[in-house]
Amino acid sequence: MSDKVAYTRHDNIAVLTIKNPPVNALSQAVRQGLMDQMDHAEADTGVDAVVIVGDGRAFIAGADITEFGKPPMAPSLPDVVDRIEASPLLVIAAMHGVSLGGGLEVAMGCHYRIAVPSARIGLPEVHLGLIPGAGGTQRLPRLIGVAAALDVMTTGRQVGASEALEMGVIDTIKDGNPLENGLSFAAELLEGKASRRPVSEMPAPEGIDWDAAYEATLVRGRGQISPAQCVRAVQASVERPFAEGMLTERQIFMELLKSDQSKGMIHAFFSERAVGHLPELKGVAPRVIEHIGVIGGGTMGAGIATAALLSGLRVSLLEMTAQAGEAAHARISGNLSGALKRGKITPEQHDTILSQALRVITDYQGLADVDLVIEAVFEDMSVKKQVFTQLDAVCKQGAILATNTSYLDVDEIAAATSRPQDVIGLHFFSPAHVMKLLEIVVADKTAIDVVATGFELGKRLKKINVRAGVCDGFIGNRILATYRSASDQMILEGASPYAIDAALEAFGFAMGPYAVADLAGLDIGWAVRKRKRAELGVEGARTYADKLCEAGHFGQKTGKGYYDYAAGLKARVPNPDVLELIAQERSETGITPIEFTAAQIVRRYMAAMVNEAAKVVGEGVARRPLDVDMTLLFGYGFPRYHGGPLKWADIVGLPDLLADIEECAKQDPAFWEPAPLLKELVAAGKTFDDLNKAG
Ligand code: 3H9
Repeated sequence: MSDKVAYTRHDNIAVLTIKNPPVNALSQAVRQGLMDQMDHAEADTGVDAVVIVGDGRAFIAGADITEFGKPPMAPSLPDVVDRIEASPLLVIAAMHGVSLGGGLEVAMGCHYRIAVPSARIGLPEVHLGLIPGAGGTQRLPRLIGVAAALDVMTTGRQVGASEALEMGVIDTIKDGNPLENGLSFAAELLEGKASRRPVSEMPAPEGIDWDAAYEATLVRGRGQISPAQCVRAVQASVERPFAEGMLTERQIFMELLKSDQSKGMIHAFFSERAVGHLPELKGVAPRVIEHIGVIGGGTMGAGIATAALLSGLRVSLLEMTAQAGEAAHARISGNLSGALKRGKITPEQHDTILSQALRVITDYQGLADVDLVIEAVFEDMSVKKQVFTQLDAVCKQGAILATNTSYLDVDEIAAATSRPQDVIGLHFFSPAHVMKLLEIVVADKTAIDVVATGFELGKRLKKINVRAGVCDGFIGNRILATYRSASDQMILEGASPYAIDAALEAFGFAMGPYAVADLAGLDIGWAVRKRKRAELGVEGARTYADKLCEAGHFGQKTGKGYYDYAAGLKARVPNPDVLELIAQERSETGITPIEFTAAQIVRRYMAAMVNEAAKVVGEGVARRPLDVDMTLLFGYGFPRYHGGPLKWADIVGLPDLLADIEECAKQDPAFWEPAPLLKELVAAGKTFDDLNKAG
């Protein structure tokens, strides 16, 4: 008998305790254990009720996601839930921690539900590209009505115990030990002669305008299909008898399980967790960090300081003048007010942070006792070197000196100090208190415990931490530079920026690259191009993008860029000057424009992204393909349901992608040189994911 579900007897009540750490996922052994122990309870003379409880930190976090994609193993979860519900005994779920997905479905198979106040419930299957598949779409609407059930399912959000009680998902809340609560609730119910209450036998709820709900959910999902499929499954709960509704749910669930979107999202789920686990850091103790210094109080520095303050660190922020210091203080204050408004901190925490944890200084000496300092000053090597020389002079021994550079050589910065082993790159994304990605850039001489500290700090700041090696732009910006160039090239060949934006937005990006450029400010790229041309001594070579900037159009901040924002930021309309400037450049360079379909645009853009990503992995700048995937997902708006560029590449097939790249290389062999790693994988018949699995 499975040891994953323990059986104990407390007078006339049997207790089934699920023991499958860390989160009691419903593996085959747990499902079998529940079946067997229900049999046991029913055969045990004198038992009148069963309490199901989770051992450890949760009731049940859902189906075992590691089993998805493998051959199904009996008993199936829907059968387990039906078995529990059909029991002649009174069955009670005693919930604590999370009851998610299949976990909530098991609880809904029970006749009554009690939870501790901190318990949370939810049906997060949409985040895996799925719908609930063990009766959730049929039972939840019967319990709480269609609108509330759809809200829970299509958002996948976690609902706290008091809201769950209000909705009617649970029957009662009680503080204390979940098992004891379950036992006393069961005793009460037995004493009151409460009868079994199978949710499947409850009347079907009122219907809604299903097609309208389906369409609205599809639009909200921005290309993701599973939330809209929840609507169809719930529709069946209203329009069909329970058993038939279950068949509809099963059919949709199984179809989605085979879909590319669920493959992408399941990859994202596991990669999000794997990305911060580096084998080399096992057993390495991080340094203690309680007080950090931040140099520079602009948007980036203030964002980093805010993130640190919100995670309970003390921050000393260095600015050059008192006036700049005041501006930095105001920025951080503004960020903290936002956190207060969103309920992330209490008014007391807000006040304590500002009065005690934050210190704005104007003298390097003030950084003498910090444990770690992050500079967020102007992106210029000589400025960075000066900063690091000064830090080297004032910071205590053992302090970590971090640069937030987004592309400069961290080895060179480290060499400006007498302690390169303590230097590391911590590349935040703006706004740093909001964006989830942190690239941890490991230089040649960075000590291993400094790397471990970078990861520990990132975890404390609730970031997705990706290890990157030193190169121009690290993982993210290096890949970005390549796919943006490929995109600009497509414009010269005949695609319009608007067609490119539309194609990529349909692919799932929240904004296409030219809408993003307008948002970030076109002057940034202009400055870089001017600097690079000056370095090469080719100042005269101006592009349509330069001419747009010369006319004073920097994007949203000037009201015009690729788009015209006269009617508001959301009502963006193409700026006709842009097409004219592009046409001019094409004719000056003798290009006859060709047509691009949306599919061709996506294919070319993605081929450039994947090829550069493969180089980044092949060169060891990223350790594993999943590191690239998480970088693009959390820092560059890559659609989660494709899993990341390299997961997407695996799904569409590497041989075809390589063929596309080789075709492009006929026109521009230097830019499109196929990544050696991609060629190797194709030759060996392997995928990027095989490399992830190899560790
Ligand atoms: C479902 O239920 C389908 C059904 O409707 C129908 C079926 C027929 N399976 O996140 P953490 C692992 S779909 C396997 O770091 P936290 C996780 O990988 C499922 N493993 O901790 C990690 O492993 P490692 C619906 C799982 O405290 C470890 O547990 N349910 C599962 O930050 C700790 O996790 C969900 O989608 C699982 N279900 O967060 C819930 N869950 O240490 C998914 C976790 O090796 N899970 N693991 O990296 C979560 O949202 C969070 O993990 C949870 C804990 C909130 C539970």
